Amino acid sequence: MIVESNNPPVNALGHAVRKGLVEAIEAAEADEAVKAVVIACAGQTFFAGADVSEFGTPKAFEAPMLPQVVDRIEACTKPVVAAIHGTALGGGLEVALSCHYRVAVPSAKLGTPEVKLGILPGAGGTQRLPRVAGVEKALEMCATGNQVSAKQASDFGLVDRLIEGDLLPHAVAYAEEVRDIRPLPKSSERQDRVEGVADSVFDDFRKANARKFRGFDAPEANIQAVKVATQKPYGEGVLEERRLFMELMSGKQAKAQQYFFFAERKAAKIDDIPDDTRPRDIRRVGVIGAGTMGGGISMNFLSAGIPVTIVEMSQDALDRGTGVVRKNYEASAAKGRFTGEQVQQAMGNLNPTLDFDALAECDLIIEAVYENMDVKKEVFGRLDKIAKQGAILASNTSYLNVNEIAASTSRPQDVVGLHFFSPANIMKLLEVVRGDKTAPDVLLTAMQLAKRIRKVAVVAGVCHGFIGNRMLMPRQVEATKLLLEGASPEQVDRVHVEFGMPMGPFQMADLAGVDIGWHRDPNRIENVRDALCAIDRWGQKKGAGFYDYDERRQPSPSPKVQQIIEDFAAQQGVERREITDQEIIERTIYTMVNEGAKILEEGMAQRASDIDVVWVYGYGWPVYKGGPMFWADNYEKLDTIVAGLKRNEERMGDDASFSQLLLDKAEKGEKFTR
Ligand code: T1G
Repeated sequence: MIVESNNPPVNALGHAVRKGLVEAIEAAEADEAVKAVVIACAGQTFFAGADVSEFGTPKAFEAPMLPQVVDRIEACTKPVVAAIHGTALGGGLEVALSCHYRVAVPSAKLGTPEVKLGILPGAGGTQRLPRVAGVEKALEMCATGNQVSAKQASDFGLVDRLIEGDLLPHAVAYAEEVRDIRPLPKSSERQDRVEGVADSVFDDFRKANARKFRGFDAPEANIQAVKVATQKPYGEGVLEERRLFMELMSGKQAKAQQYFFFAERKAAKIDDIPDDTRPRDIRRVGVIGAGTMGGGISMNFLSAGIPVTIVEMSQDALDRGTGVVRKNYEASAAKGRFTGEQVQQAMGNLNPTLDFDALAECDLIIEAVYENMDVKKEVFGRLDKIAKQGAILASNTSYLNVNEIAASTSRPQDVVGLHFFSPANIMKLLEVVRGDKTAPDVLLTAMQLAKRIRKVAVVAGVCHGFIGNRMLMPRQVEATKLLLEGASPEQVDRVHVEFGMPMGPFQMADLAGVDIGWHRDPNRIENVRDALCAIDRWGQKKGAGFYDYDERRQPSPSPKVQQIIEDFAAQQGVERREITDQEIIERTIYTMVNEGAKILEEGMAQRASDIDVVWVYGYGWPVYKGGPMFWADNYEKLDTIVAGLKRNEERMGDDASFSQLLLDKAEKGEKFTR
């Protein structure tokens, strides 16, 4: 008997699907003619987990809940085979684990991504997976949420057979093969792979992932749940799993991470373009500039199988740029991210040339030249003359006015900003900057192309710094003022790292380059940054910036920088004082929230959750705090933010210009995010 779920788009295990599964198993058991059962899914994928949209609603608690479903499947007196294609994730993998056998097509992926939602597999997954796949694999899958391929799953016993060809008929044939085998293999009863596991396995895993798990609650709970599987029989282990699941589910981090799951997907939607808008066909991409950004940008398209024509002005620059691209690919291949063949194919799709007119054959042309408006206008003027009709002309500018750039062409409707974040081939965020005249189909093309090159795209309006950098700037201004007023770079950075950021403002400046945006005149010293740049303290690349660096680039506080700060404060008559950590949060992170509110009220972002997506993917904001706007709503509360900003108003001067939207929402007790 074939039991097939058909619940697009991903066969999420909502109440109806759960009920259907139990009814089907009971019917199969009652029917003498049925000797075995195959559970399969129609559409793009096997069950992709519980229905996350049911979380927090009564539907999630409507019987049968998933633990009952999986136990009912495993208790079936006839063999049940899971036929897996697409992605068997979360509850989907738990359903498969409760089946007596699992077969899959080679392209299938399996995983327990619950940890990314701030929870853990709550339907026996932390108890069955180690019993089937072994403790080390179960730890890796449950605590990191990383998927495994069907081949890998087959290698470590999670999949019983890989199916070449049509899945369903082969799954039925497999069911025929096993129909009379008894006793039925029940994963909950297997003990061989969970006995005699040393504590060091868990401690070593914790140590190896400490940096990645820092600040998160769910990874540790997943580790504890998997460890219980080695200490207690299944029946008791699931009780502990349930306890840990409920504890996580009721916490702020799970709410933040589940909010973010939908926020990320919502960002891909453009609210105000006609439904019948269709994307343009992008077959070849042109990139102008083979520097760090141009090379990284090119790799995104090459890795997605899209040919790239890359243009430079000198052979030397072109050779250097393409050499860096090849080196990056080879380094990734050495880490197993690409095969040698994929590297060859990508490099074979790269067409380096000095001939600017070669861009005429491209459907999308991205300039990644020097961040100067005159240079950009000159390039777009030339593009306007040679690019084919309908080609999309994109600027990788990180803050310049896209409308002004578009005005240097006769086709402003074809111009858009594509702001990649460095390193462009690694960072997932892409700000798609919508000019006043950018055509809807150009915008739609950019958003869909972003998904194709595995970026998370967010639409931004034309303003200085768009969304991310616009919020970064006031943070930087306040952070620098705090130095003069008495804080040290290491105190400000520590507060941000303890908050959950990967690094603080000054560590970030040293990494990116203190000299970015510097006027280059060593005699013109108007602030601490100028003073550092004037003496070659440009950051890590110079071995010194706000911090001193040893040969392994390990930072240490710099007495020289402290002296420069104190001299500057004295020069400006700033009386230094003790600065509390709380004030640093208020002067920097509250200020970011205020700027985010201004971005919203000016229509420079479609929605508050888009701002959160920018900050998580562009700057490493801790996803367990949702993003600046979610955090303001749910961790700090808006009236607290307003009070904090008011408390510091006189110190912040004109930077404290309050967003009216923030004031209104705080006043009314409303939130930015849902
Ligand atoms: N529940 C509800 N909706 C879901 C969903 C889910 N599990 N997964 C995807 N969607 C929606 C998504 O919001 C989008 O909707 C559409 O499907 C396409 O998704 C008890 C408690 C499966 C790899 O975490 O990883 O099981 O925007 O754009 O790129 O232990 O979706 O079109 O309206 O992502 O092809 C665990 C999450 C749940 C899997 C497909 N499962 N999903 O990627 O499409 S918790 C997950 C994914 C759980 C149990 C626990 C991906 C995908 P819309 P998409 P895609």
